Amino acid sequence: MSNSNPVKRLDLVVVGGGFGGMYAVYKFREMGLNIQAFEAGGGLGGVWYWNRYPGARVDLPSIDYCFSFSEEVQQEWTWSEQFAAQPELLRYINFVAERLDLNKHFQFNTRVVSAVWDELRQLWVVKTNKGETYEATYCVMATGPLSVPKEPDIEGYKTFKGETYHAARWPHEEVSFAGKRVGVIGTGSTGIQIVQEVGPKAGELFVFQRTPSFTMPMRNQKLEPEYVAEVKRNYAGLREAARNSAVGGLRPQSTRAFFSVTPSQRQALLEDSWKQGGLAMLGTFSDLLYNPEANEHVAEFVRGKIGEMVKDPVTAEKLKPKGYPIFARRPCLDTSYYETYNLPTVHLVDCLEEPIVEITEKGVRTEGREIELDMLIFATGYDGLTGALLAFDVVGRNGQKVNDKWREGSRSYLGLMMEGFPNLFMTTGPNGPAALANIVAISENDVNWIADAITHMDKQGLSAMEPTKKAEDDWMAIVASLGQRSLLTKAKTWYLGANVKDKPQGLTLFTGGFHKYREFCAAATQNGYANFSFAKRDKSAAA
Ligand code: NA7
Repeated sequence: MSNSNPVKRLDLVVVGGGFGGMYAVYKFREMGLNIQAFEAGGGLGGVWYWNRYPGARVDLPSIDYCFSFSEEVQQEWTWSEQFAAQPELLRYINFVAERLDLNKHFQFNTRVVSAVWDELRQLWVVKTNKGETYEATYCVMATGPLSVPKEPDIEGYKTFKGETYHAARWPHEEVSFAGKRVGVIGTGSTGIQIVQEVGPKAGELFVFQRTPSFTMPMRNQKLEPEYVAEVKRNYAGLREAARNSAVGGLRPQSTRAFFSVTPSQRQALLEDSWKQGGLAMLGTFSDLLYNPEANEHVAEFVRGKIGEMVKDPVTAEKLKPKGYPIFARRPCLDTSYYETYNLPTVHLVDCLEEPIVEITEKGVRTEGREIELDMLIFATGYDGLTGALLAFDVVGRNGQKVNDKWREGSRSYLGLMMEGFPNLFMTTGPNGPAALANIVAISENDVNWIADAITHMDKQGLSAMEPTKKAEDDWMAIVASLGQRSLLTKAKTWYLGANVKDKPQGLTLFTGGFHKYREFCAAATQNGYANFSFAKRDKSAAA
């Protein structure tokens, strides 16, 4: 230890300043813990801090996608749109931070480079890229499921001499597209949002599509004051309903199986859900993620809609997703994606027929031609779910690294804690419902669970807790057996780690729904923490 950088002793360290980190800081401060939080970005918001690309917008209703823990905050804040755009989301995040005085607990522009468990002293030693060392009894990893942009795995991607942007690291300054030849690589949720926004503005737009996504009309609306007032009057009940739903939000869920109604009724229901927009279609039938035949009928319905919207039949055909179930990749919501291809200046480059060979100084070379560009936008996705925690050294008992523990895929108990990593907690961890439900609702559930665990330890005079190996094995068996029933395994997605070279493949998300996940979390507390082992403060005994 040097005098210039003395080790700072804390109760708890929080890593990450997204929704999970913000609530963690609030909750643990209110519990009277001595805390310090770190965030790599220059401000709060996580994904909404970084992802400033044109058209960035949440695909869950704004009234759901926000904190429920503070009655004051939810009454004082007013959403303007059903699906808020990134600038409004960031304004909300900063409003919450100011209202609850959260910023002062965060050290921004700071990365944690290592967190190492000291078994003898029963604490985490946390080092930052600023050369500081902190020691804390508890470490909360609120590092987020989508915080590490995927490096484009394309030959020569750094050689392009024009303007280059990654959607997940968009500059704070305005970017002009006027009169420019712009290329977008990637057609997931991000690429789709960019294409519909940039298409009408660019001189020419070239969309490099490898796997087409299914996207449905968002049908976004301004929120009328009467509606907002009604929501605010009933927020308590609405939040309760959201917490008891599979997605952690107010999306209607049906118990109706697809083939339980006649073909004409099905058609009418699908048409109706298309008109409603958002994810109404997924909630119209109960078995779309389980019954391949039902799923294919719905996929064909959406392909038909693509054929109606895109004027050029060749382009329409290329935009129709085939070979994987609808909803197995994240379903996208758009405002004018398909119609954008009707503009004479927008060109679809089908990378299945015409693969990208390399990026050159001038643009993109496919098999067959070089497309010269002024600007290249990468919407190539993330090293999702596990990327953030694997990006630095997290070392538990007996020198075990998370990197080793997760060599064959992520594993944990409830996505909250790992055997071998005492007092290390995760929010929206990779074996919970992370990508499949409202991330704000999951964050609140997880932080509350962690707070209960810390309170329990404090009351019992315990210094360390971790799940037993059996608890972790049993949880992963539940996750695996539920996952096998789901069609989510039938598409190559970031859910499965399929988008990152050499990453272990497999569905490790909990697919049983947010409401069921909450039940498992509650049970883990209510059975007296029987699935955990504890160390006492004097380390003389384990409970
Ligand atoms: P996604 O959904 O992972 O999409 C990434 C896209 O980038 C996808 O279309 C990929 O095609 C494409 N991609 C990646 N690498 C390449 C290369 N080398 N060549 C061509 N195309 C490539 O990320 P998003 O950011 O859109 O969305 C992430 C989540 O954010 C989303 O699920 C929502 O939860 C919000 P591929 O599919 O690999 O053929």
